[in-house]
Amino acid sequence: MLNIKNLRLVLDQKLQNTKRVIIIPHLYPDFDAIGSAIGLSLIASKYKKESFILLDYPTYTIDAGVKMIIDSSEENGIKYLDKSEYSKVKSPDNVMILTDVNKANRICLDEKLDPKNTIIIDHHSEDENTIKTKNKFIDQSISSASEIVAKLLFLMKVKYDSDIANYLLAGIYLDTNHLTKNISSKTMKIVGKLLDSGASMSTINDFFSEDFVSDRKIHRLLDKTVISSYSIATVIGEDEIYTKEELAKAADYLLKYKTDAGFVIGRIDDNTVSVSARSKGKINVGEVMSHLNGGGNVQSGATVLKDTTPSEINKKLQKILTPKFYR
Ligand SMILES: [Mn+2]
Repeated sequence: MLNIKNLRLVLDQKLQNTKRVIIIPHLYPDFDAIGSAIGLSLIASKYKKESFILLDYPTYTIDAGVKMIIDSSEENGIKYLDKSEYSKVKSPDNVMILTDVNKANRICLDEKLDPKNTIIIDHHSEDENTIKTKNKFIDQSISSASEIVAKLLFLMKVKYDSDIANYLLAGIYLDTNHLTKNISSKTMKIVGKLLDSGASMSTINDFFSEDFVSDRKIHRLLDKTVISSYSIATVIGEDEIYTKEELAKAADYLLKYKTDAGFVIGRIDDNTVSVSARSKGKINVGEVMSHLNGGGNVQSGATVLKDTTPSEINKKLQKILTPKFYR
């Protein structure tokens, strides 16, 4: 495992010796995955290398705020590449950087990545699906991938404008539940630097402002909440298609009550079900999710499952939820 100084050295060495960088955020990218990916494109530009952020557009819906960032960063020269066009740039010499993800089943590429040319930057726990490479920086104590990348921008003296500062701050803001959890003084120092660079809390609030239709949808979903006698809240959404962000927001909401953990299960497209899980700390929801082909950490976890239904997944979840997950 690398520390941040070694990560910087690895990036320096790999980026000098390549022509092209492919940046891979996790599937269904959120503010943290996209913000950190944009920061990494900037690092590639400093080395005068072409870079692409790889997305798998047609198969899912992206949160409106995240889409806004993708569109406006694209206007400012950040390049995105749909998976269907990946074969055009594919080369064994490319450097592949995974951000906000470390597992093969959470990215949109099926090919086996060359460990030599693969770098992982993440803050999620590892499991048997974690891609094998020595070039790995994973620190679960850091709030977000955006915090790690912001730190790299400072260390590598990469110039960035207020838009980029806002994208990175949006990533931190999301993964800290609006600067209320997983916050350390180190995180706040980075937040301060981003604000000094022109990021503004009111812009971030605009990114996160609730869309009325989506907000109503989340509340309809929350109406289905069942809280068990052992303080676990479960929501099964059978009727509508949700974005992963909507499921995550509903799961965050469940922690407002006298609950230890919340699980929200819903469809993200016609044949894909996702679970978003949140915990106050007594239950390791990342570990629970790892039994459903997903992952995460103590406080937050998720999974995506094909060809199933929300109620089928709920049955499996209820069987998995045993006292052993209490810490
Ligand atoms: Mn993240």
